[in-house]
Amino acid sequence: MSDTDLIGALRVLEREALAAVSGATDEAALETVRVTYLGRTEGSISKVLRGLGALPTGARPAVGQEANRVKIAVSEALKVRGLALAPQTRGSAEDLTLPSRGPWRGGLHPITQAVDEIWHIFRDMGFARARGPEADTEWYNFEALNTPLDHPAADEQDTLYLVDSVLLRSHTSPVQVRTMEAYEPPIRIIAPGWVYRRDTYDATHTPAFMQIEGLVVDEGVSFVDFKATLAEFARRYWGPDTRVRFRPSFFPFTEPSAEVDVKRVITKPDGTRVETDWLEVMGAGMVDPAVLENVGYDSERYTGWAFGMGPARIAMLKHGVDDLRTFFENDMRFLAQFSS
Ligand code: 2NL
Repeated sequence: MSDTDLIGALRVLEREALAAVSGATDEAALETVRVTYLGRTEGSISKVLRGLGALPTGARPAVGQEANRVKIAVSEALKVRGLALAPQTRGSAEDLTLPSRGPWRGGLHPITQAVDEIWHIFRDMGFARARGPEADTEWYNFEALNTPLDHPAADEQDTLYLVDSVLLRSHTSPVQVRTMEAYEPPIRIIAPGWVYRRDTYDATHTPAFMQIEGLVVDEGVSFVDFKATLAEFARRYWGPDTRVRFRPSFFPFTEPSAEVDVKRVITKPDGTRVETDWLEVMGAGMVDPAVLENVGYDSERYTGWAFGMGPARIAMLKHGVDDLRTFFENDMRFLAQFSS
């Protein structure tokens, strides 16, 4: 073949190849086109390039130049078509149409939220908030509360002693004892705060935890006031259809004593209403007359009732959290779920 015939044949190949590239509708078809024209051994353009050596020396430059131009033109067309047929990935890492995240405003810890909600319900029923020291004496933590020091609760196994008879309070009851010492009845107080016990850190225990206790003392305070006020609290906190059950129990500082259970009504996403199991939410009872006498009250004249509950347990039940430790590990991805 003469050099001009060869150049003409190359241009025909170029037109065919470019038409085949535009006609390819997926990446596999495009690859077939590439192999047909530019494949290393069988590609028709490659064959022309390989045949250059057999041409007379004078014809080589012109044919070689044209063959190279065609090869580049077809390669470029393959590249452009390849991009158009490639699976669509996102145009850029940032989607500028998304709303901004907004500033992180912080929020109250879920246990703090529970403490506030519980305390506010009692505040609305006429209770005041009381505070006291976290380090206190055996008298205020145990003996004034009708708990002798040889009682298992006072054991060094369970209580964190600081020096001699000074300890970290194991419940907030010493706050109520100090309040009763300082004021005459009527007493209606809520005492929330940190308390400390020698517990192993696990899914249901932390050595430091929040407690909320309540205390009412006055003339004529009865078991009816006790049950009605706690039932009213339960309906305000868990909803008006909540059922409340008092089970006999024992605490050294109350007689009679009770565990309080609630049965909640939950509305499922499909609108149906179901009752939960009975859930234990607090311990409570009528204040033992010995406790009233220990603070100098006349137990013939005054009666009272008291309760204690753990807001962490209340928060676990409310949010469906099954491991207490997640509340204390401060993983913001967990905690941020509880603030709006
Ligand atoms: C529980 C039980 C309770 C009290 C705490 C109390 C305080 C005084 C007098 C009488 Cl000053 N009682 N507090 C009474 C009953 C139960 O807590 O299970 N807490 C998590």
